[in-house]
Amino acid sequence: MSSSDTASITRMPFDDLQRLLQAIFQRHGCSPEVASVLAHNCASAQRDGAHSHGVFRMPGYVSTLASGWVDGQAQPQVSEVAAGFISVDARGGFAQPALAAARERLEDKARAAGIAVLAIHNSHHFAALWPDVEPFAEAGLIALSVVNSMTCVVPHGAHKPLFGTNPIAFAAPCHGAAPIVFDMATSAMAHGDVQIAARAGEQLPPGTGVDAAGQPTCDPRAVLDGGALLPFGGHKGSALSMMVELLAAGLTGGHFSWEFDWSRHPGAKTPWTGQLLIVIDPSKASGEGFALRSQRLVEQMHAAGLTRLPGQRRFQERAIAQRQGVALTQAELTQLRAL
Ligand code: NDP
Ligand code: PYC
Repeated sequence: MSSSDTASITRMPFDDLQRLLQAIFQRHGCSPEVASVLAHNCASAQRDGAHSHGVFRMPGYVSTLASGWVDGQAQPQVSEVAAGFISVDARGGFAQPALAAARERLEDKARAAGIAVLAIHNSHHFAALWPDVEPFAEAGLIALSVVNSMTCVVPHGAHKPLFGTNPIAFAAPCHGAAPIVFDMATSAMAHGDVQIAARAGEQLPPGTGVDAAGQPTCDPRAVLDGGALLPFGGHKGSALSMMVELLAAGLTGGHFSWEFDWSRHPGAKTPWTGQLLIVIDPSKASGEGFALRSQRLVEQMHAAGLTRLPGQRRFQERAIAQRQGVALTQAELTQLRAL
């Protein structure tokens, strides 16, 4: 949010925001079940101050639904393909309802076998990834998820975009504290944050992207208008992005980031790809207990001088929102009411 935005902040109870978003999703063609899952996801991102994937995304969801690119009524098909492997065909719908349809079975399998995999394909993911993993850690499990997006990242050493912004999210229980959660794009910046910078008229840090001619640029408009992003950390982020393509698309049967063509669906914004989740039951390991080991690690990190864990900022924003309501700018509220 820019400083002019923060001057116009209004606060809304989480449940009211969720109801408003659910009504918007239903009005634009989602079934009540899909609308409920997406509204909870989007309201949670807004509550936690995850601005690139909160209500900022609503116009994109709406234009995508209107374009016929995604099926807001899709009923995912869940198949148990092996003792520890579930496959879900999201049938051209959103990934989160596909995860919701398989979640209980995934958790049961992880607890029975110690580890289980959920492979979702034919799915659209337009959201933050941490809401997909955090609940597993709250239930005492470790979860890792990857999802690929749309071609807009130049692999390290290449000269044209191929990968998506391809986030990786991880969540683990920690004794006596909130779960340890990180969620990060493998691009130098999430595409949503580039859009936010462009809207705010801000420059990007050097090393974020290139223009249409492949030259380094700090202008977000140049990245969005025919340019591309770079992976974070050079060849290292590029290798992680490649891994995400392999796991989220190669393994699940979903599209790679370059394999779908939405040009005939003007307004379409949601990547039609795949998602992988790996869930581990740490109670199967030997020793004093994983959550205690997590606590020990965090203690040592603090002793080494660390003041902020990944996920901590979100949890702090959440605590404020729980007391005062979820922050929205007046412009965001006006836009939601219009939708
Ligand atoms: P950030 O770079 O903002 O944050 C990445 C992680 O690092 C977060 O867990 C964050 O914690 C943590 N972090 C940030 N700063 C610090 C710090 N100073 N010290 C310690 N930890 C820190 O995220 P990205 O911009 O990479 O991604 C934003 C969102 O975009 C993600 O939710 C991602 O899932 C989403 N996304 C979705 C895509 C999709 O296809 N669906 C594609 C690409 C991105 P905290 O949350 O507490 O700030
Ligand atoms: O912010 O990079 C992004 C993104 C892509 C798809 C959804 N979010």
